Amino acid sequence: MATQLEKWVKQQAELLQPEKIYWCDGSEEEARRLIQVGIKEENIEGHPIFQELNQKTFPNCYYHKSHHTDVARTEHLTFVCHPDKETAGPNNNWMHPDEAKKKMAELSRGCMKGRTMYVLPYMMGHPDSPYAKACIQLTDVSYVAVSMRIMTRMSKKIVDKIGNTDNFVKGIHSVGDFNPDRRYIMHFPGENLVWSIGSGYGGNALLGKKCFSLRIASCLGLKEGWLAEHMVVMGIEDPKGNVSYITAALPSACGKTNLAMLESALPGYKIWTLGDDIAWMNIGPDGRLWAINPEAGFFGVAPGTSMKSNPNMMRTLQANKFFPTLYTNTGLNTDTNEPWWEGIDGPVPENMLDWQGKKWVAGGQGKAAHPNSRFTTSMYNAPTLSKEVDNPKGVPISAVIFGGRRTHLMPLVVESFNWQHGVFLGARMGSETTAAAIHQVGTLRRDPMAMLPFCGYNMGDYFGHWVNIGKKMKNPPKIFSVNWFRVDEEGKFIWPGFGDNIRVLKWIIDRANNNVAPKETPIGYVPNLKDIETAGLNIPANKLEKLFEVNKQEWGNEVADIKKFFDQFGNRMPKEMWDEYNKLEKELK
Ligand code: GTP
Ligand code: SPV
Ligand code: MN
Repeated sequence: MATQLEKWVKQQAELLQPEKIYWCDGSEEEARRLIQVGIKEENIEGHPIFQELNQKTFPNCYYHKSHHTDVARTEHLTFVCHPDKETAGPNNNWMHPDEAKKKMAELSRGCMKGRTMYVLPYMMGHPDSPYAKACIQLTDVSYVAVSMRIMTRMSKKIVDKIGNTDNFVKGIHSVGDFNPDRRYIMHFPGENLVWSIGSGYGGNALLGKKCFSLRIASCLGLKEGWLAEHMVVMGIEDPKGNVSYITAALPSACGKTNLAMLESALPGYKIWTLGDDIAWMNIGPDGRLWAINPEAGFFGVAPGTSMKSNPNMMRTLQANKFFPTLYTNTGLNTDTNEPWWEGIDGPVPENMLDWQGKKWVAGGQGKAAHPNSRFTTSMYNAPTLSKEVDNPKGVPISAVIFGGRRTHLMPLVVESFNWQHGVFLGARMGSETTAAAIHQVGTLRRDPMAMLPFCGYNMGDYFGHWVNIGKKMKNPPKIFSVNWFRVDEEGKFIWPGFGDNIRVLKWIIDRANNNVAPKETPIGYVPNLKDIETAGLNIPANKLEKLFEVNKQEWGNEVADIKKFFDQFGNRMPKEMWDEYNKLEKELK
């Protein structure tokens, strides 16, 4: 007798019409085989799916070029399909589930003809964790199958775990013909289903990541009383050996991966990495907030990554303990057969192909690596990996950080007055847009909790959920906001960032443990300058002060923009957020 899972796979195969169906077991031997398959395959633009890199200097590393229109998330083609539009909210594109299903069936009929359909069984979260979820993704791309092996816990054991139940998260993925007019990423929270066609790019194609672990999981969290967030999970060890755990939300390409494994500029302090992109947080029996990282790998931005900015990521990429590491849309040094990107250490290679495979000339027009080019590598390669990473319970959180990319206005760090005010700090967050999604780069948009593209339901209800979670906790974490990106009159970053961010984390931990007193401002608490460790820091005092400046006049415009954003949510916006808004407006007068 076929299981429900087998029946579901068969049913999809009837629609997608693959030539072959292959059930993955998640083994290393299998990944090696799939790479060899990909080396012999070509995509629609004639690029091989995988290219072997220099195995002496980059052992177990492979190169992938995506379709040139398919290099970032496409938010305008991403839909959340609740039965009613209100539930999706103004923060999501919406389509009725029946209409969306019909559309996807039309686009998908026969889309896998002549191709192999890979069936990927995987877990989001450690299999022993009560918070983990069993999932199945179908895909017609070897690159996606291998990427999922790195990013999730893929194993044939998951098939046994699912048994003859319907208790699994479903993902259907095909690159179709890559036509951007026939590209959709559809979410069906009512049936734990993601259906994606026309894109092979990370967040559009690795369906366990943003699609399930944030958009669908945020809906589960609302129903079941937990939080699915776009957050780093990390431990900070002080010189006495005490480790405090924190989570931090920063929008795409705003510094999560760098923060998650920073090399401390302060002697005696050490960082332990648990996750660089997604946190699932539950209230523990002790009344604290506990976090797990549902993922098992890093899908990180390559440009800017170097021994200077993020030495621990460079070490992770060189470790190669877990097979394989992938480089997508970087430049390629044709003399050495090594990947290259803007900002990497060493001289600029003489002979290089750019991310589209064209000859690249230094000082010419475009960049060699696409600004959103990425590496995919197992977190088990990281020298900073926390020993708690596989703890099924997760880690208890002492502080939650919200951040954004703001060249003006926003101080380096602000502490909220209390939980509700902290939720407001997150809700009013803005950030200048980056290359992680297809849109104009560098314009300010509101991006509450770094979740604007990822919250799978009405954000008004989401803020209410955050307020409620706070009410249920006996020992809630303190909430902070940070901004590494403020610039001076010449447009240069004032704060050195990266390893020096430990100085801010130290203050945050000192505050979480009530070791130092803060200074009150209309927007929240900021540090007394004496409490920021500045030894070894090369910033003149007046610039340092500028980092904490709260200019009431400039804040006037900000408040007007926040109001406009909040207004969109109508009566879905919780009263608590307007209370905080009104208090801020009054304080600024
Ligand atoms: P996603 O994977 O898209 O979610 O991005 P992320 O939030 O993990 O961002 P990541 O750490 O990859 O950083 C993205 C960009 O921000 C890179 O170009 C970094 O060089 C830059 N960046 C990260 N941290 C800092 C910092 O502290 N200061 C400055 N000035 N830039 C930073
Ligand atoms: C992001 O854009 O926030 C990422 C990359 O982490 S993606 O997987 O495409 O979402
Ligand atoms: Mn991300």
